[in-house]
Amino acid sequence: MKIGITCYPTYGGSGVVATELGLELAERGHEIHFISYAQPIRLTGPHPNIHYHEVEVSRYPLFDYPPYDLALATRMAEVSELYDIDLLHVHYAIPHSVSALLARQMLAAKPRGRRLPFVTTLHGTDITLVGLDRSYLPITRFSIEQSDGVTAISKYLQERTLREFDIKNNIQVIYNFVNCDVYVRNQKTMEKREEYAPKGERILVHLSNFRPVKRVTDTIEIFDRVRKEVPCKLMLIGDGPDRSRAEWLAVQKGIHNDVLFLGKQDQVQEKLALADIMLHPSELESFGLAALEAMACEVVPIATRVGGIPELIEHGKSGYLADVGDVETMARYALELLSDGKGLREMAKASRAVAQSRFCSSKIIPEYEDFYRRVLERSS
Ligand code: GMT
Repeated sequence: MKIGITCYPTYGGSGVVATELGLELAERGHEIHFISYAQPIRLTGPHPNIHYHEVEVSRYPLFDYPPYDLALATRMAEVSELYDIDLLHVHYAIPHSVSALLARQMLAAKPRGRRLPFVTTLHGTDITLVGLDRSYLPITRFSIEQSDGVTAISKYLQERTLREFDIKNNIQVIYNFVNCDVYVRNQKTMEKREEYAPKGERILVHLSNFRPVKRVTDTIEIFDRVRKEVPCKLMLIGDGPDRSRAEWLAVQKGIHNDVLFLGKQDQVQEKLALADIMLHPSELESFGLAALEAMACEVVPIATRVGGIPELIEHGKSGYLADVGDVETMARYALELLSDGKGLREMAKASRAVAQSRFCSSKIIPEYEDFYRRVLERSS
């Protein structure tokens, strides 16, 4: 198939999923065309089946708000015509599904017009935050209803979208995935632990885009409590608006020498695999991709019992769940794990087993391929 993929190319989880999906599909022989305003961050190195088309937005002085969605629609239509794209797959409804809808109409209106179906994948804040802002709701609902196929990355998000948007379409759940051959703990990565924990300290890790919803300062609070009992280091991967608050809190608590802000990383699996525990104290997560990536690397997640997280982590078996903001309980779980080496290893193996049995790309990518085929059949 020839598939056009549009996503936010920055550090959001939806962009990561879209890029990894494109890479996996390309490996399986599909021709992938990324259409976005910047090259997706995980798209490193050339691949014969992957093409990238940049969307240029003109900055005319009249445009206080440059119309990206229109430039995107135009580029989607151009690329689809030029490369004979079979279907567009947009990640994050706003504004991508609106642009895809316009592109579909533009192609249909051509003299020898044809139907260009598009699939929308809902990721989370496009529904839970942005889509529920009254000013965005009607157009988000409209573009979802107009999609030729809609998927959601968890059952939680599927149900919430159907309920709050009062949408009549079928929304298929296709869970997020991880490449279990790449996200893996091995001797080579383990040898690197010394760089971060030279005295054999335990390593806790957090990975996010440091937005308020991630509650990064809770991570510092939890770490502070754990560090009082067990020698350990905290690795923070990523960057974003709450980074300086977190840095400041670590300084105030006098623990900044043990809190390692690594910033944005290309090969997150190499860092994740060094850790023992992942702290994931988000206010809301419709899935929690970072937790899945950690689990695949045998890193036990301690997360909040919100959104789609319980579909991924079974409390007490493949990680621990606590209420939002309950840093005491999350610190207690971490201490319990760290004081029982055997229990920690067993739960780490159980976490990996969940990733392997339910969320490996080898299982999930065929679900997308089937979905595309059905959309194409319906549209022909
Ligand atoms: O909030 C983010 O981290 C970014 C956001 C996005 O859409 O880019 O993430 C959402 O999509 C991820 C990938 O599907 C999910 O793993 C996250 O749980 C989800 N974030 C929220 O629901 C807050």
